Amino acid sequence: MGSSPSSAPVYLPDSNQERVKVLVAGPFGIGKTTMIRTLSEIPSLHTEEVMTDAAAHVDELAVPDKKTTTVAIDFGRLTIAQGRIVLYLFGTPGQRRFKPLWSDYARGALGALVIVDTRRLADSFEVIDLIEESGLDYAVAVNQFPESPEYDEETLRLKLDVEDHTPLVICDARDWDSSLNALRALSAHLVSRAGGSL
Ligand SMILES: Nc1nc2c(ncn2[C@@H]2O[C@H](COP(=O)(O)OP(=O)(O)O)[C@@H](O)[C@H]2O)c(=O)[nH]1
Ligand SMILES: [Mg+2]
Repeated sequence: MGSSPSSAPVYLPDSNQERVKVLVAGPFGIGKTTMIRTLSEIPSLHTEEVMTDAAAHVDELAVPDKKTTTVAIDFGRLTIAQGRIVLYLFGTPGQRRFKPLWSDYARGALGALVIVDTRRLADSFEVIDLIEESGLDYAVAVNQFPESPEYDEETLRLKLDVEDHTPLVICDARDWDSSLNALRALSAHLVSRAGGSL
């Protein structure tokens, strides 16, 4: 906190800002669009399309009332660390058919937040593999749906086969504080991997 009496946020000059591309990744219906909508300080961009009957056979409906699917990407922006870090959030689909696009998604990205649902952890395995293959550091956010079973951290790590240093947080993608906490866990991880601290 500075000594300024003003409560308005004070941003450092642009040259002191670190701009970071981050992926918000996960399978269909996991909460990517919701999280980016929740967090973005600018109107977020989404390329959702109404699902057709044809897609219904491809994208299984774990969320029965979901009528749209992300066909390409979501985009949002979030400034953290007292204005020092600007995160550019790219919601990236985890469906198998998007695999050819992964090198483009990953280009220039520093890390990824992988969203998982304990009802269908295996649905996130492929996206975790893609992220590991891309050489990106990541954190895992468990998006807590009401019907999702709750596991302790050790069990979750075993089931997901993620290493001890990979942050694992519980979140609600509809909730700003909770989503921010997940992004902070990722950011702190990325900064510490780069040898710094937030
Ligand atoms: N209960 C609950 N519902 C959520 C949560 N996050 C997303 N949803 C709902 O789950 C559905 C799928 O979310 P969406 O963000 O579109 O998934 P995407 O395909 O990964 O972009 C939407 O109807 C959301 O309102 C959450 O944390 N809790
Ligand atoms: Mg979406």
